[in-house]
Amino acid sequence: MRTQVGIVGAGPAGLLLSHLLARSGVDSVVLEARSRTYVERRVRAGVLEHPTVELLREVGLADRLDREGMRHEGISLRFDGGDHRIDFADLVGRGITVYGQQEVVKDLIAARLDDGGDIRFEVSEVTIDGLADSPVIGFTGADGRREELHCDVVAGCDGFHGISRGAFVPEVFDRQYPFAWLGILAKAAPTHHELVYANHPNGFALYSMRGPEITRLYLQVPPDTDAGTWSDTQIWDELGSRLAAEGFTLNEGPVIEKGVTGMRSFVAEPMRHGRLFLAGDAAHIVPPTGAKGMNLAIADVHVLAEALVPFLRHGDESGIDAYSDTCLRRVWRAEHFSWWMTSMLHVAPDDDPIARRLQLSQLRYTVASRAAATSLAENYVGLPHGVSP
Ligand code: FAS
Ligand code: PHB
Repeated sequence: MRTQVGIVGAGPAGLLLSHLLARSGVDSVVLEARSRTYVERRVRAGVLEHPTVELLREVGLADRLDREGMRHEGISLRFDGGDHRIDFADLVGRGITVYGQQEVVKDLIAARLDDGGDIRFEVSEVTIDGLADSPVIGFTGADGRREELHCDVVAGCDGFHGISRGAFVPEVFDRQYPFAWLGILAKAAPTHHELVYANHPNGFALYSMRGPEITRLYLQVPPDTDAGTWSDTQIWDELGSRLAAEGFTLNEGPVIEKGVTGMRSFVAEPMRHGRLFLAGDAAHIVPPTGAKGMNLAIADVHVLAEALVPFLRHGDESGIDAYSDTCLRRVWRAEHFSWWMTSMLHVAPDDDPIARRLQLSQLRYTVASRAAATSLAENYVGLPHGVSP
């Protein structure tokens, strides 16, 4: 087999990269370990930044998003028993869209297959060699046959647990947090029109949604929590305590998905090794408090597609030489913002009294100062692609 770009991983990064390259006439093959059904059902992120929506719209992938996505013009921070809205529209003139990652993945897969894209699901035993100048990806297809994919470049879009980051030895920066998120999807109509981030003495809670009938909720729990040890009743009771506020009611309903997500800040530098380019979770992980994970993956492949096309067409190496540094500026901005939101909103397990007072001071200042609220707003809705602060 031969293609121009071999893409390992059919998550948001790999699928969008394949679509962007195809729009410029560049061939790719996407290799995915899981089944199509599995990747289309995997519940993960929920918030699309403004630049993400703009890009998906620009490249013809936003029809269903524009019909079914929920446009939000602010979020609330809940602490000290009170509610404090951060008004994105007033502060920065832009908002976010709530639209599940699995919906983005479904739209991307449908677009690629409709366009004749080559996505191989359920592959195994993926290997990457020849990264200096003539990459070869080895894999066993779903039919059990061993294949070799010869390509000009390889995009490692296989997530945090993939194999591409292991094809070389990057410098890694890793910070694990002393807590995790217990997340549920519930068949319960949302009772509030925007996201609520709550800092409660018992711990953090997040109120989100996936549509007019589905609520998405998270609780801060210890890092080694087994989701099975929390009954639905216990989850609803704790959510009710942590999200309590005047005039706020929480609709309960059947829990249709339950899971624990660890919290870490992780970056691998550089994001390129010869003809291998890492993108998305393969290169970096953020704590989900800032809703940045999927959006960073999309920003990476936007840069990568714009770098690969001139290289593959004319041998222009300027874009691919700048790829890692360009992405890492945005990555570290998102890492800092996600760490800042996480530190401000989660209760430290050591219950350090000074940390608690510093945290409450940060929260009070953020909601009282227009300058501080504007900083949160511009980071949360997403800095424009190509802007490296
Ligand atoms: P992905 O992990 O999405 O995709 C990588 C793909 O590569 C997967 O389909 C995998 O099956 C495949 N793969 C792995 N190894 C392979 C191999 N050897 N060969 C072939 N294929 C291989 N972000 C948020 O913003 N908000 C959230 O609430 C949030 N919740 C999350 C919950 C969980 C449990 C996890 C794991 C992540 C969450 N994230 C969240 C982050 C998430 O949204 C990621 O940032 C996003 O999926 C990144 O997309 P990709 O880089 O494409 O990686
Ligand atoms: C979600 O809806 O899944 C979600 C929203 C905001 C976050 C994280 C997750 O910060």
